[in-house]
Amino acid sequence: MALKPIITLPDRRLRVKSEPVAAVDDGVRALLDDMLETMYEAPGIGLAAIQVAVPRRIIVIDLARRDDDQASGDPLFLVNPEILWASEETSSYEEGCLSIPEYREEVFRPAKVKVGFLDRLGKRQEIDTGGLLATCIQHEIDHLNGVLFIDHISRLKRERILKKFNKTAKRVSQDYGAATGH
Ligand code: GNR
Ligand code: NI
Repeated sequence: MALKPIITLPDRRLRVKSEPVAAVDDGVRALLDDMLETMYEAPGIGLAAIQVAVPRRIIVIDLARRDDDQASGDPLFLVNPEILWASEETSSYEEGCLSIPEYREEVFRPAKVKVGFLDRLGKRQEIDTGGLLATCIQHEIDHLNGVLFIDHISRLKRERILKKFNKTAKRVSQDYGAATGH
């Protein structure tokens, strides 16, 4: 197992659409294990492969660290997940993202979803869920489509956040230039 660096804004790879996995093989299982370890270390409750720069439709989730009745200590591995049904009813949650450190905003999403996916053995599974798990699954599937939680908030708030990350990136690269003469 290995920790992998998590990419953050303004990294453009966060905007790519990830490709489906052809088969859940040992390579995919090794990636799932690395992602889980990386997520626990961060710490976070979910992670999409693109956050460790792998553009494949792969997600890990574990709400266990949360003080929540959905906490199981039993991680979920979702390959090629698809939302099969979403409720009309919405709910809101104050979301954060490991790729947008230090920002949290209230996001409204369908309150309940039915999701189809392949598990770590490549077997088709479905889950019907609500609460934080439904929110987290939708947040992660968004990542597979190049969508971030800030795309669901007001333009004013989104642009404020994007500006902050663009500025920080510019400053880091200027400091690097000054230090190296480039
Ligand atoms: O750790 C995370 N917490 C979180 C809180 C509310 C809604 C979604 C999330 S997922 C996030 C980890 C992450 O960035 N996953 O992509
Ligand atoms: Ni995220």
